[in-house]
Amino acid sequence: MEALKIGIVVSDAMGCLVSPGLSKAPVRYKELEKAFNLCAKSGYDGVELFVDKPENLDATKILALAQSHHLEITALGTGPMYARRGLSLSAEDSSTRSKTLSALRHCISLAESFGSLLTIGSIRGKSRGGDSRLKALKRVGEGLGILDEWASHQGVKVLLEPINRYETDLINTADHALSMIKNLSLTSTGLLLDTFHMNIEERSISDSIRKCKRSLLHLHVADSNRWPPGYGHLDFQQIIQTLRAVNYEGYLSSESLAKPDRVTAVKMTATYLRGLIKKSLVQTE
Ligand code: LER
Ligand code: MN
Repeated sequence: MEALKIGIVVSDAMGCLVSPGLSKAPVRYKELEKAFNLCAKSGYDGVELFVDKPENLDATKILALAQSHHLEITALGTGPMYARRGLSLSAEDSSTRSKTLSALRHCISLAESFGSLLTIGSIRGKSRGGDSRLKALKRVGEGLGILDEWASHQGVKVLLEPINRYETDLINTADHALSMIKNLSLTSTGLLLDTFHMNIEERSISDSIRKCKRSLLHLHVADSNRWPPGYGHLDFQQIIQTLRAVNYEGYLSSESLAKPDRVTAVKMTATYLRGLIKKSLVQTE
């Protein structure tokens, strides 16, 4: 059996690990190159790019840069489009929703060029609570339906990520995300689970992974405190065993805080995950 692949989020947003300044215009390709270099040297197989202005990015240049470092571009993260530009699938005003969809359409084209996945995490936004929640959920569902259709024409897979209740009131659990995918009959949308959110919302991380195995296309890893894996109290050995048991073929993509500092986090995450993956291979031989 193949070893599980490891990746890391490359972003200057959200305090994530490496800082290429992807969102800045002009894009700081020199910094991106440095980030890719650090990821490649640390032993990652792929990078997940967080973007807030997909329109600014030169796909050919970024792909060439990744390939020259033997890195796959695993996924495009869209959270910064919400955090920095206020784009949201659940926005009450229709002009924000159409801006959001048009930015996500750019992301689908980028994802097609990169051969990557497209994440829908915090860009779904949040509601004002009470009655507004169901209406907001309906708007998210409509957006997901449109994206799913666009993505299917371009051969791209969209990822719906359950996010814990302290960050949004829309789609907190794996069960809810699975039922959205089923009820909306989405065919090009799968699941992105994130160990940090799962630790808060799921009864058992391993049981949820087993339950979602057919739809699970990508995994964000961070420890219980959002520090890199190994710095909190999650049992990553067990998580890896479960992923192997369900024949998971996607990435473990680290989306952690830059703690104790950026470079240590990048290096330690790779060393720690590789060690656990190796151990799991020995245990099942
Ligand atoms: C935020 O907590 C997160 O997990 C991101 O992947 C969502 O965009
Ligand atoms: Mn995540």
